[in-house]
Amino acid sequence: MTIHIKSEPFPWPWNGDLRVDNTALIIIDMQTDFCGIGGYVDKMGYDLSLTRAPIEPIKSVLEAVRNKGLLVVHTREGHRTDLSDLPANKRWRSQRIGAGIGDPGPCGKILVRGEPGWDIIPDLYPIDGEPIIDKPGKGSFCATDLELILRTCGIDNIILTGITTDVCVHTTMREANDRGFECVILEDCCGATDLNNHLAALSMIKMQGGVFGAVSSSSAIIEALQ
Ligand code: C5J
Repeated sequence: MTIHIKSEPFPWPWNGDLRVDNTALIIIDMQTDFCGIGGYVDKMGYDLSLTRAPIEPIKSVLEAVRNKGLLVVHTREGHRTDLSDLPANKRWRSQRIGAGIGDPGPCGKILVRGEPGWDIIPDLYPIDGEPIIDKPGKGSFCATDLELILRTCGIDNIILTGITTDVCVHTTMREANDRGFECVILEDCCGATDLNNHLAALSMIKMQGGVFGAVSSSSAIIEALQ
């Protein structure tokens, strides 16, 4: 039996081989630093409503996915407490915009592991058995064991959610696509610090017949899971 989900620019996945044991939900960087008051994105002066918009849709997908028993993987962007994995140019750029990574802020040191602002928001907190990938960069495959975990679990298909659409979600989707994973992004389950960037990032995916995969929605996935 083949199953497809309503998505653009093609019904996903390409081969209809959508099973509980070959499909994972990845929730990217739903951390206070990216969507909470006093966090990194707030300090940079961006509109938090844009990065908070996906919280409720992700919650609904997460509940449906957990009920079905699919693998759920969470990621967190952050650096070691000694900042030995923080490139000097990344730190410099963040300082330029007034939210220096590693500097103290209302939620602790910005994007530093173990600090309150770095952790995943309570609404979407992982439960036992759901791997958490701590990554120093934008892509979830760079300097992490994500690929090993996905291959070990027999995953072919990846459902992508989280923030931000144009940065960490997009980078992860590109990395996954280059590794041969079949990816779909849920448009209402992600958000960016700029609405036009969010829309452009979604549009890019649909170019060239689906150059990085497909774009779908929380309702389409939930319907298919039922
Ligand atoms: C950024 C992310 N935007 N999670 N990180 O710096 O997208």
